Amino acid sequence: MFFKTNIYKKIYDKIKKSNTIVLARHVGPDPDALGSSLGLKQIILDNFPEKKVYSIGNPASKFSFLGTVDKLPEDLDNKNILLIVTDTPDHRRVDGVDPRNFPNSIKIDHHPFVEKTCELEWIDETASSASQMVLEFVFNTNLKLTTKASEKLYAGIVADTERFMFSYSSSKTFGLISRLLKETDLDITKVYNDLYLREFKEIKFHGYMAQNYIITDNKVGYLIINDETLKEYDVDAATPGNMINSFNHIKEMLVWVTATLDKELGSFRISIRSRGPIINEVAANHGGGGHMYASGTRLKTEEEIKKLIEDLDKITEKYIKNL
Ligand SMILES: [Mn+2]
Repeated sequence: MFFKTNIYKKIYDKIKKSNTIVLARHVGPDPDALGSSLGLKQIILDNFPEKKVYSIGNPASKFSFLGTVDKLPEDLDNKNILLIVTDTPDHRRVDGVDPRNFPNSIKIDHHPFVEKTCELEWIDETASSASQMVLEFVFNTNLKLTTKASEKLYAGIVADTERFMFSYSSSKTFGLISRLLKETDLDITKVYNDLYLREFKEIKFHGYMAQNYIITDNKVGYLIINDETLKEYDVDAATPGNMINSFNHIKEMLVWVTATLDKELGSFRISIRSRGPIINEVAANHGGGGHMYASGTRLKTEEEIKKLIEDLDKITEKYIKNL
């Protein structure tokens, strides 16, 4: 896009001009949401120590090594602050604020476009992660990147690419990472230890999932997980969604789904992954969205889940026929 060469300067100018900056990202944060938000916060503070910067949204204890989140001060005047939303395409999914109430705002996102929510939007669907976009932004300005900031961005990129396995790990991704490694003292082993450290109970629960997947003739696997099972294994409602990527590369499944009852929300958290069929349109038809091969939604009843599985089954059947 023609304006793209200029987008870095536009974002930089807005940051430079603002004394108070609020960073927001999506609900149910993953390492990319946290890494892009907390990484950009770190970068702003490293370069402009006098600015007030808040990275808001509910924390995720599992990823607390990425940094702590801030509370939004109550006396803030929306007109005098800059809001930067990362990793979130629509206003509904932004955690803590409604970006439409902020006249001075920026969106940095790699999801397919859903709606315009910010004054200035930089959307790059080909980017592996929002963290990668923040890194690209920094390297196209004179902002300095500290090791502390690089850790957060690297974790976001590694998590969203599933350790550089997904196809959007492009030459650009590796180019940016190469420069990151050259210019900082990043200890990648430490990042992997932080990201992938887990408790035994998670592995036991992983075993439960493997034992209980139901697989259709068209290679769609699904698993509905109720509250009793979560309690039995002492894991939370986010756990199955966090584990879903590890069910990739299973011969019998092309598309796989977890539907986990979140009692607090009173609905099922649905995560969908694919190794071929494009699933985000189906997810959108069922009230959700996401990427071509990684999507999600929330559904109220098992009946609605069955309908989703049926639709996924149809597109997977078609996909197999056209192979
Ligand atoms: Mn992301």
